[in-house]
Amino acid sequence: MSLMTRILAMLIAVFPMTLVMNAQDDEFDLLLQRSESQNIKSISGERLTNGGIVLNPVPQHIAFMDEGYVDISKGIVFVDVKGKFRADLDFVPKVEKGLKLIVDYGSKAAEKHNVEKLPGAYVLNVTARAIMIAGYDEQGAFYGIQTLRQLVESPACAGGKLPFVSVSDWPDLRYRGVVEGFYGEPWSHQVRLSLIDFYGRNKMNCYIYGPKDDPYHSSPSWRFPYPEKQASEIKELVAACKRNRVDFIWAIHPGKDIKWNEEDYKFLLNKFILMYYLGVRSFALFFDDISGEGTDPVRQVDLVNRLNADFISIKKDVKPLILCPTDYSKLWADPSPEGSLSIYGRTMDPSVKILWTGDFVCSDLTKETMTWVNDRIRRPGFYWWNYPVTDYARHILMQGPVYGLDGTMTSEDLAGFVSNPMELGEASKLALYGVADYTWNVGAYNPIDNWERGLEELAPEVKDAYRTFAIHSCDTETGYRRVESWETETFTVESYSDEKYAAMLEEFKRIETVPDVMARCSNKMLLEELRPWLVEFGKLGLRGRKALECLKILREGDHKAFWNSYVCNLMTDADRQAYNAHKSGTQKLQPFYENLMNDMAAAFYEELSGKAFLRPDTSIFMKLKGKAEYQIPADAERCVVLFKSAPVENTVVRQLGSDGSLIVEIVPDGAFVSMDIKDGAVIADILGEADIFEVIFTN
Ligand code: LOG
Repeated sequence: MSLMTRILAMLIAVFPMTLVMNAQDDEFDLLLQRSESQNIKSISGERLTNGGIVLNPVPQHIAFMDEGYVDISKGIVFVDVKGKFRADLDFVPKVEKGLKLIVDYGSKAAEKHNVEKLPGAYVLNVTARAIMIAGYDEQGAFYGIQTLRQLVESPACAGGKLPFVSVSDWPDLRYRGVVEGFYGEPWSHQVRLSLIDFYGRNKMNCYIYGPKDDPYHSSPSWRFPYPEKQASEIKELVAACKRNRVDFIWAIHPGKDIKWNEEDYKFLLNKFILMYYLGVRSFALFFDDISGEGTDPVRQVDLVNRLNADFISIKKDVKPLILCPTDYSKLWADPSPEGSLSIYGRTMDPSVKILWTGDFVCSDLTKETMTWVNDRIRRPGFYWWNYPVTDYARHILMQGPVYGLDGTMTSEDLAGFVSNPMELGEASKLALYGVADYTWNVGAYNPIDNWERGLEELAPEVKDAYRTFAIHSCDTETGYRRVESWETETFTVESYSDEKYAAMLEEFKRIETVPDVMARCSNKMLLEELRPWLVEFGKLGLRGRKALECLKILREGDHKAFWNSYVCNLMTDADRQAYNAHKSGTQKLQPFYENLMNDMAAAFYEELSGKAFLRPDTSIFMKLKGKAEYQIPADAERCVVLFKSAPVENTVVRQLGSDGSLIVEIVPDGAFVSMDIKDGAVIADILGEADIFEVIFTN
């Protein structure tokens, strides 16, 4: 047993996992390496008033000049000094005469307009004379245009009224973006294209393509060229990235079955060359989630350094390599000087960027974790944030705020930051809206404000309904824990108050309407992805409201009405199955429903019987079918039979005398039957088929 396997074995996670593995994965057990921290950290930040100006990411400096605005509703005269941005200016009409929009970049323009000397930096000035955008580089000028577009689209600028404003802006982190690195169905071409536009609009600049279940990225087919259709789609992705000034970084995951021989080296080099011909100019090598030969760090370094010499440094237009180590998390990384990270640090070409997921597979970004890894790899690590990925909890959607990321990170700590999203690409945009904001302006990042803006940006027509859904769809139960339902105050039968009751009732009623309201969302791709969760969410709203109504009836003392409505509001096995497949509200709402239902049953039972209710672990019902007999205690005067469901079919409750003669016969009209016990009665005889909750004798 290797050291690695032993360490992994020590770290057996106790949490349920639903990762689906490829057929070849019989050796490598992902479960062994998972054990996320179960702390739920609270969210910081608050909603800000933005005066109707919505910018994402939040710029480093923005100053509105006192009074006045320019009117661009008639269009602008576009002076595209370097001739690169004609296609980017689709949000304002271009005219021959009028106010000028000048877009330029490069050292001269940057110097003249005091642009920060950083890739991606820009200055945007709106004055009565002209609109000026100056970029440090082409990307910077493109970002200036994005800020202008967001201004134009802001509610405060409706009708083409642009305020006099001066923006000086730059990104805190050099590389900001996404790694399509999850298990499960890779994103569709359409979703990828939509996401790439989203990256550009939100000033993200890298997209690492590495879906685990693309066979041409991983085993078995990493050695072979993409089939024609996929190859031409990749070309289109490269072009879309180019339009959005995003690096398309193609990753290969050869480690499951790589042989450290010349033949496989040739295969790999050849695949890179093939990808180069499809337009790829940036590459990554992933050695995560493998076992066996492929994990050898010395061989990995040899491969990377050789590729650098044979390919990267020869093709002058290819960017430095990115590597995902086998030890990508502190959870099992060997900390010693003989560990793979230290070997990388000593021997891997310093241009290579090294990915790191933090203390766990899914973890918060801290200074400590970066210092720990950076000391070993001897360069700033590149953070791979496993959020909002849900491949280990596919029944969950991550719709909460982006938080848990250190607010003092600089490019000295981090070479870059990529987020690994959900298999549902549209539903991942809410999180990516936060990632874009955080990575651009780390110190100013405000999780709650970003989330509120994101909801509005992504579903403007139905933002309140989307918010109601999202606030209750954040946590993973046992994976990477997130705060959920933070505005909801639940209660128990004991801590009941009229105010708390009213607030919960209102929330459940709102939830019930969410599926219908969301149907008006104009982003149909988002709606399609959310649909199964929305259906379940609506049902959760309904049963939550019904539970509260039951409580009201219980408090009013109508036993029959209570029990009848109570049993109608229990979840059937089919209900539970459907809910378990598409869960929301796991942190507060569903537990509230479960607890309230159980507490009500207990309170009701105690009220009827005068006895404490002992709640069985699994089900509160006795699964009795057919005839059941109950001995009537000597002092009993009444008998109450509680059924599991109403109406109860084929069921007759009978009371027999000591000689077996029939005394009373009742056909239940609901789930609750109450009868006086006549003299001489000794047995209650329930005929037919019924699940009985309890038979209670009282005096
Ligand atoms: C995989 C990744 C997966 C993620 C979340 C890395 C570097 N690799 O445990 O493909 O999406 O966890 O389940 C991983 O994170 N392995």
